[in-house]
Amino acid sequence: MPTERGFTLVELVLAIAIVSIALLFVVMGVKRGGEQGNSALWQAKAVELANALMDEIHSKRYDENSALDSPCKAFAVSASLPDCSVTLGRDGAETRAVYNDSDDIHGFNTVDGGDTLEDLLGNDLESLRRYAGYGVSVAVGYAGGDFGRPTEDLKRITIDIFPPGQDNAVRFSAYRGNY
Ligand SMILES: [Ca+2]
Repeated sequence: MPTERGFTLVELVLAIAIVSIALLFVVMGVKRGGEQGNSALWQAKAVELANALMDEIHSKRYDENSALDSPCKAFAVSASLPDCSVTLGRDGAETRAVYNDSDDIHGFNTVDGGDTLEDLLGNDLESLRRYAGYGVSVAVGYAGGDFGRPTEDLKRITIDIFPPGQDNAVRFSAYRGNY
């Protein structure tokens, strides 16, 4: 007649310990996956914001003095074109809704510059919650020398996106040619 044998206390404790350790690894894996998912989300939003601003900037004429379909005259370049402006940033009382050249947005700063995070239509992006807590800073400077061109022939656009909860900004840069 077969004898029935139960688990000893030691066996039970060992089994519980093994299951607990296994569960701990499962929880750690889920947590790590969640953190990576969160990271992908703010990175995607940072790219969206930077792309939108880059598109906005590239849709403007190069310089305050140039026409929509022609360049301005950079120093050291002889041509019957209007001189390039040497002033970066908004001209006069221009507001973002009427920015007309690629450097008007120079100095735009929602972090500590008093600007608000809006789209081109003036909608407050932070109030939509999709970009709540995000900050943006934009700098535009002459950079023709980077490619051996007259200084005013190129502008370097630098956009810093500050995702909420992150220590460092995500930086995006691009050049805009004099055309
Ligand atoms: Ca302007």
